[in-house]
Amino acid sequence: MKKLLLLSSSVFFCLFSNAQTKRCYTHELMVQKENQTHGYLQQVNNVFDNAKHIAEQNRSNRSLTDSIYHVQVVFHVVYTAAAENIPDSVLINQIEILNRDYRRKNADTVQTRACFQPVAADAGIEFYLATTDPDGNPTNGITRTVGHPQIAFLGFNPGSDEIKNATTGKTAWPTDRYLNIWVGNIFFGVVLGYAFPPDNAPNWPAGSATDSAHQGVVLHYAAVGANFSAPIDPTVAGGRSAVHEIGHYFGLRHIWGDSTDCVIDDGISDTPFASDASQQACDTTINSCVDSPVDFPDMIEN
Ligand SMILES: [Ca+2]
Ligand SMILES: [Ca+2]
Ligand SMILES: [Zn+2]
Repeated sequence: MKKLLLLSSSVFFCLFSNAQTKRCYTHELMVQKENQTHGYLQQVNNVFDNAKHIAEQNRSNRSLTDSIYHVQVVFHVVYTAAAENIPDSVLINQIEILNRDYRRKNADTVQTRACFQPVAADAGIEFYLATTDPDGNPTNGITRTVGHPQIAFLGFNPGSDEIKNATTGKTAWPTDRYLNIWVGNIFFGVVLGYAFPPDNAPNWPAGSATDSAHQGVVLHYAAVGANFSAPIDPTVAGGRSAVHEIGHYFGLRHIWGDSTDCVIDDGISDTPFASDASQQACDTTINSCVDSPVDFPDMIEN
C-alpha cells in the first residue's frame, strides 16, 4: 500500500487543459453516489485512510516497497459505430503507456521540477492483458460488444454507468480478479473518463452505490492510446486519461481535493495544497496555497 503514496508523485500530465470541459468525471460521480446512498463517501475515505495507515507501517519494509504489483486488465470495447470499435493495436499501446508511466519510465519526467524530484517515484505497478477469461478459456484480454442502438445518439451516460449494463453495454468480469476498463462513446463527448475507487462496503445490495460490478475505469474511445488515428483532443492525446483514471481506481484523488480552497486536499502529504483553478492551465508560476513549513508551487506535474 505504500505504492499508493508513491503513486501520487509519479504520474505526470496536465489532464485539465481546458477549463470549459470536464475531462474527468470521477469526483462528480462520487458525489452523485453519496446522494443516492448516504455514507458512500465515508466508506471510500475509510479505505483510503486504512491504506495510508498500512503504508506508514510498512515504510521501513524494503521487501514490500521493492515488490512490483501486476494488474490483470480486460478492455471491454462497446461500440455503436465502426469508429468506436478501436483496434487491438491501440489498446495494446495503452497497456504499454500504463507500464511506462507507472514505472516512471516516461520521457517527460525530465520536466519534473527540482523541488519535486525528491518525492517523484516509480509506483512499482505493471499491467498486462488477461490471457484467461472468467470461464477459464483463452482470451486476448479484449471483449467487443455492440451497444444498444439508443446509445448511438447521445453516447453512454456516466451518471447511470450504462456502459456496464447488460442490456446497453457489457457487464464486468469479476472485479476482484480483473481491472475492467470499458471503452466507448461517453455522453457529451467532453468526459474523457471516470473511475470508482475502493469503497469497502461489500454487503450493500446489488445495484447500490457500492456494487462491485461497477468497479473499474471507463474511457472515451478517442482518448485511448497514443496511436489512435483520431484523438478526441490533441491536448490530451497520449493515453494519459487511462493513467489518470486508474489512479482514481487505486484510490487517489485530485491533488486539489476537488475544492477551491486550501483546506481540503488529496490526503497525501507529499503533494502540496492547490486550488482547482491552478490546475487547469498547467502554469508552473502558480502558487495558489501557502504550504507549511515549505511553500511549494502548485504541483502541475501530477
Ligand atoms: Ca496533498
Ligand atoms: Ca504552495
Ligand atoms: Zn480525475
